Amino acid sequence: MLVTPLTKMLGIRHPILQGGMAWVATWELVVAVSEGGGLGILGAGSAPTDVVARQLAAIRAHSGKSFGVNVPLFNPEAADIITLCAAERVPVVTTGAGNPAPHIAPLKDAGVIVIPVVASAALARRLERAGADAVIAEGLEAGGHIGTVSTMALVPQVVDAVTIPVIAAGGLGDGRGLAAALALGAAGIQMGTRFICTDECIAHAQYKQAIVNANERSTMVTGATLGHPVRCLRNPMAHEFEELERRGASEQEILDFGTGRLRRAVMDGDVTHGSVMAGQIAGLIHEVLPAAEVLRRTIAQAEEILARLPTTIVS
Ligand code: TUI
Repeated sequence: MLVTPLTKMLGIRHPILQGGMAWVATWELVVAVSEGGGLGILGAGSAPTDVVARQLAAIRAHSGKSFGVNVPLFNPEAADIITLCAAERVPVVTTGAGNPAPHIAPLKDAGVIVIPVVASAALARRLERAGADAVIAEGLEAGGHIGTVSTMALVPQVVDAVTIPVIAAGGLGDGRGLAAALALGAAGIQMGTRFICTDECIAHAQYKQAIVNANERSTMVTGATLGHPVRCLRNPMAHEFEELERRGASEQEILDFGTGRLRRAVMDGDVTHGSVMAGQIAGLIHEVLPAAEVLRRTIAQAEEILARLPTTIVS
């Protein structure tokens, strides 16, 4: 058992959150992770509010365990989805890709635990003052939309900046990552890429296989010139995106090119022309497992490391 301020706050068995990934983190994965003792998080992504409502109903029909909803703040319906989460008394809301300060009070008033993703200590400090219950400090090793600081550097600086629990994310895929995050002062971790390669995740088999085939250098970052850096697996789509940026294509042209690419990879299995968002930890993932087994192995490995660290002799 790894008991931390996070397991107590969320009422979960293991200090492990599943990243609320767009298209990928649907009710099936959420239920599997929450039933396995972690916190499953639904990825609202760019979905409209009614789709999120149906996913919420499915979660509740299949599990009585706690869960979360991730709302990326660029979703045009973000405010409505947050209102829905408050009305539905969703246990936990995580936010990403922006500053959620205006949304915190209404969620707190409804009894929702609010955990924003931050990529800087400054935003973490501001959000603690605005009432956030915890923060997820996500380093640039993560997949999808990212910041500019690595997990190793970001986590201890966020830990020093706030008094609320800090959850480490980005580049974490097993018990070694969990033990390291705890050593940096985190109260738990969030894993995304690792949970894509689970039986319960609805991502296309080709998407999962592309991650299994990857090594530590298989990802690249596109969109940085537009101010929206996104990490995904290196493929013809990503190179074409990079080429558009290099020759200074207009923002509209790049937007048109990128729209629908994640869906194409996740749902159609088009890992050539779709966007295969994944973190740098992809190279560590060698097999598709049940989500509960990912949780069990991660905890067992972290416990073993933490038990032997005090007697480890470095020579
Ligand atoms: O949100 C993410 N990762 C995501 S969202 C997403 S959906 C998508 N779909 C299609 C194309 C592109 C994206 C895919 N990946 N991670 C959480 C995260 N938030 N990482 C970094 C941040 C962040 C960055 C800046 C949070 C706050 C922030 O603040 C800026 C400010 O306003 O101060």
